[in-house]
Amino acid sequence: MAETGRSVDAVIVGAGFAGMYMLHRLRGLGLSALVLEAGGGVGGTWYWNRYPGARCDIESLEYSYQFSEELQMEWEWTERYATQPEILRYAEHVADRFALWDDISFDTRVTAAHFDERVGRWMVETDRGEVVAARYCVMATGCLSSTNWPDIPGLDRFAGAVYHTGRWPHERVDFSGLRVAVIGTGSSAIQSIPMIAQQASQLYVFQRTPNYSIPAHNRPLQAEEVAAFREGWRAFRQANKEMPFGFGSRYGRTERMTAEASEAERQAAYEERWQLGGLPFMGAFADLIVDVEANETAGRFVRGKIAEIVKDPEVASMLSPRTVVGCKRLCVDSGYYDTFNLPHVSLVDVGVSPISAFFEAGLRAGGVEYCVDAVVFATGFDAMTGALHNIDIRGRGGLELREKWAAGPRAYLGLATAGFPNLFMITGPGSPSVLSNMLPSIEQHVDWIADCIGYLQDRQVHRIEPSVEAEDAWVDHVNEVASATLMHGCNSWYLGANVPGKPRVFMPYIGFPEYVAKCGEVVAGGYSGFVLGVGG
Ligand code: NA7
Repeated sequence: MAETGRSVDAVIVGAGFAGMYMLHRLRGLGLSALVLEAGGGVGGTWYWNRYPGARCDIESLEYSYQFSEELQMEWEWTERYATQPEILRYAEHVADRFALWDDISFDTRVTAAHFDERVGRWMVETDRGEVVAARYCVMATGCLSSTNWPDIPGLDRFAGAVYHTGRWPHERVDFSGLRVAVIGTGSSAIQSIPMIAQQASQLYVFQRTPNYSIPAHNRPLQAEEVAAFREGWRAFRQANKEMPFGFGSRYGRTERMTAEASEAERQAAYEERWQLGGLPFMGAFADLIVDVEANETAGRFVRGKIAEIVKDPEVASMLSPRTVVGCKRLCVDSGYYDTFNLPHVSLVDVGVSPISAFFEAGLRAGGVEYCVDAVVFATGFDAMTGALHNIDIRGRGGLELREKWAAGPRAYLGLATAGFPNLFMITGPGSPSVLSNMLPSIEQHVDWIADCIGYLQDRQVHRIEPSVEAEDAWVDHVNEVASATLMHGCNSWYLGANVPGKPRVFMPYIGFPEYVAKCGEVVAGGYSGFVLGVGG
């Protein structure tokens, strides 16, 4: 490693919502903290994902911080589902309001973080050649930040423009009059395809696996609902904390099983949720994600909707998933299925005959050549572990994180991992993270980490890391909970199945309230499952 430069109490990697709040909390403890951020601004996922149509699939009144009442009262969301530019403005507003900018180094990518046992410090190296020493290192690197680029031969020969939804340029991209290929049909594709179709002269959508999508029914927020939110925000947020995924309390929680309803009642329940829009669709019955027959009733309903919307029955059939609803993350769209009724939009099935190669004028699949001017990779992310593995992280005895996690991530509560003292992860593998409303999950993790650091500082304890036993038990528990659901049975990114060669391990923890309770018990037990040490 290069020569040590600055020394701080804590280095935070990433200036998304996690890193920003972590900085605020650590400052509040009187500690010095430095945020190292690869991008040129704050916002994390909302800084990078600028593709047309990018929106959050959690409603704006729920997708925001709640640590500051003033912040909640002064910020005004304009739509039911906020757009990427609006969320980015919010992130910038937070950075202004809490004067965060000065302690963030932008355009600075962390390349390595090594724990130096002699001095009990993390040595964090950047691509600017600087090494920052810190007692604590907090990875706020995001769950969906390392982009997944499929290895398709010949891309370097392709003469047209190449984009990835997760690394969209800052300049406006104009597809007017162009022939465009979109690869993938996950959330990012489903949001961007209707927008790209408005401009492109010809749009080819290359679909490997169809996804279920529920209409967003996005709309401007009414002054009365914003006022009602402000009036009752404490109760609203508290009710969300008791929801299985940490959001959606306003739509209630049913205990009713699909078998308890007649066919007509089931249809009515699904129709009501379809009209409501978005992720709360999964709340129509209590057993949708645990019982395959129950789930199939929801699948049939959505397939029926696709058949109603899409005029060409063959295209409708191609767009219709036969898998479990919610096994892959449910998508939320504005006009996605309708887009396939446009004469210049073609769906290409690459499930059986994959895209074999690019050539100068386009790409080839199933023996057919598609000539295009631009290609959009909407191919997702190396989720949850990708960003961590992009950094050379080494703990005690030079233990490499990549090596320790070669068979899949192992972390206690998704917060820390044995062998890596004073290294914390915000929304790491084994925590609710992507299976919850990210903002409250981030806040819960940041608060837990800040309280933990405060505890160590007050007692002059120098090191904390999980015991191997506690970590093993937690990893088993995460898998046991997931195994009791239908979420194990498809090639989702929750399992790492979208990245060739990635170990197939279910990464997020299912159950926000149970998780928060467990974190509280650990603290009440004097950080049970952790090993605390003095010296160094
Ligand atoms: P996703 O949900 O991982 O979607 C990626 C899509 O790209 C998905 O349809 C993949 O098909 C497809 N894909 C990946 N590689 C290929 C190749 N080689 N050929 C064809 N198609 C391919 O990523 P998103 O960015 O849409 O969304 C990520 C999350 O962000 C989302 O869940 C929200 O939480 C926000 P597959 O299904 O793997 O067959």
